[in-house]
Amino acid sequence: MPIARREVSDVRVIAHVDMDCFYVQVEQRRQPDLRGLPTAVVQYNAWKGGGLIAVGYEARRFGVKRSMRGDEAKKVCPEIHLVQVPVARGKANLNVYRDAGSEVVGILSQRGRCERASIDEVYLDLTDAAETMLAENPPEMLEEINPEALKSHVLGIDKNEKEEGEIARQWICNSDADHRDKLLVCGAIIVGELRMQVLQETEFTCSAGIAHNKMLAKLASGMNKPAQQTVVPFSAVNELLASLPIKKMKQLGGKLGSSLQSDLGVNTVGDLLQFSEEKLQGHYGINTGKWLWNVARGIDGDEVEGRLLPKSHGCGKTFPGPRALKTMTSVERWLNDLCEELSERIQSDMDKNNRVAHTLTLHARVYKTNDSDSLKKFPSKSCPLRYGTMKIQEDALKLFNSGLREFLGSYRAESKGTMNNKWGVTALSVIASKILATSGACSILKYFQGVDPSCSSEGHTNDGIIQATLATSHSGTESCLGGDNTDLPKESSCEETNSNHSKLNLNQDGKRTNKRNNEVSGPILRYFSTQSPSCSSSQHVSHAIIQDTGPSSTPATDGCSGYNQSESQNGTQQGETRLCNSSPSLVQHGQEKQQWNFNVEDIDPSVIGELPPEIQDEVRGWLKPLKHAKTAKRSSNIAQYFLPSRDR
Ligand code: DCP
Repeated sequence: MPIARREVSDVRVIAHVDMDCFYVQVEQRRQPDLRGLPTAVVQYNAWKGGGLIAVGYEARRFGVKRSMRGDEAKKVCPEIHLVQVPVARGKANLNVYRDAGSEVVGILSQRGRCERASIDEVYLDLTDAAETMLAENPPEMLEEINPEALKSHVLGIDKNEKEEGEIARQWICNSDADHRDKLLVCGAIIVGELRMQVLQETEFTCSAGIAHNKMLAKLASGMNKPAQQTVVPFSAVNELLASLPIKKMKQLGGKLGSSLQSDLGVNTVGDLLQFSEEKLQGHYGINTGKWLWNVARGIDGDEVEGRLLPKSHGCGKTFPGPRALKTMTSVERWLNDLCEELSERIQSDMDKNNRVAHTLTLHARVYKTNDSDSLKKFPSKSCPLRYGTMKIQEDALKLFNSGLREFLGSYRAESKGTMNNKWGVTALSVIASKILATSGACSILKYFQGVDPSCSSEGHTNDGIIQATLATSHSGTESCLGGDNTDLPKESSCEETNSNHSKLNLNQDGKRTNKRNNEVSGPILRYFSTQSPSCSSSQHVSHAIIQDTGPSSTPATDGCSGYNQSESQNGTQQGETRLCNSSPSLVQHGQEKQQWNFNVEDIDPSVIGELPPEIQDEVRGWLKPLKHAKTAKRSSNIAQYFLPSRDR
């Protein structure tokens, strides 16, 4: 249910920027020959030509729609180019689109607080930038006005048979306008500039809505597409909402909107105006009633959250109809693939953004055959997230088994590969959430993310051992998974198995622990041996060895937790402790043998320059070359860009 937020009293300038036919634009940038041609992006599943998930504007002119399959699209537009979504691990791989979205966010965030709302949508709070412009360069004094701002669609302005451009010019240059409208004018100019910059630097066009709040800005951004912007002055709000179908309003497309239609006879947002706040609250509760009352008046106190990065990472896959998974082997196989992708993504997030995900959640859609209780849903399950592909895979499988047990009640599993006739899985997804920034670094270990015990924002230090920005206690996992597993397939054994990353392994007794025997020689050893950072004084680091990690010879004792159960809540270390493998980790075995493990890939290249010169080259040699973002320059008018010519 929507919740009414505190009203924001100050006048704000909010923009909602939405990329045009986003996946198509990304594909057209990858294959410039497709520019100007009718193009659509289809799901990798080739049944009937695949389902269309993005349709270019040239193809829309032929009547091609997103609801169509490729074969149908070809019927209405024989010359359409269908591009398949990239595939990895047997499912769509959206990384190329996510990365393209990030490029855009990087540009848009330069002018104000920026909230990444989806893969191709952003909210901007441009209030400060607009106030500054109004104070320093008021629009009516500008000699030249941004051409994109001049093409703005301004709602509620009497057109009087004038050209749209002329209307916008008059609106922009109106020195008698009130403060609110003048701020919106500045917002429109800033957004015009930003859209041009996005086009020049990324080759993508976008559309935007500019208003005093998020709700109105979002409504406006879709009104004139592609490559245009729409402004909602305060005076235009009532007229805009009066005829707006209730289901078109964000959060009213579902049950609440249907209830308003059937119970109160509300068909447009304007129809809501006839109901008092009390009446709406009587029907829908205090908060939702208040929210509806506000919506009817175009009031929305929702703030733009300063968030450039996604709140969570998720990987999912559906298995409709005959493709439903009916063996534990197939469930495990798909979970492994999904978890592998999730692991890569959270690892990359940690590497790039110093953020750590803390919660792993498994959702599944499962049906029971011969089920009278068909409404019962498979319960979603969560547990603390442990880094490392195998750990995530292992935990996700436990979560699935736990959910399945609960879902099926008294259930005895068939042996792993056996086709069961009791259940089928039609969707699986794994989500990493509660993503928090790690703290800064403050010792030699700062060169290797998150390793310094005394620097960890969340870790409990104990004898210099980091607890967990990365690892989580097993007790949490157990409580989430619940029960014993005797009636389910045995979980895979819990080895402290690492990924294939190379590790720098500092070993107290100096013995080589690597498989490939890639001993690091040279000054790096001396460097590390003389640095006993803010770790415990009990750690005497004397040698460094590059280790190509494989399964450890000393598996964790239970459940593969970050810590074994002998570790107390206050962090007292009594036995063997392991941290997750894909992060810099410390392995302490008893009190005799201590090892510091670092993933070479966790080394932040930007800190190499801070290392002593004699070891810089050596460390550089371990790292992969950095990728450089593509910044193609193109200067053009946004509207021209959409003309059908292919020669630009
Ligand atoms: N998308 C998807 N599956 C859907 C809807 C969208 O995979 N059912 C993807 C493809 C789209 C992208 O998300 O390119 C953004 O979705 P939008 O709804 O914003 O639509 P487009 O950007 O494609 O077109 P428009 O210009 O109408 O916004």
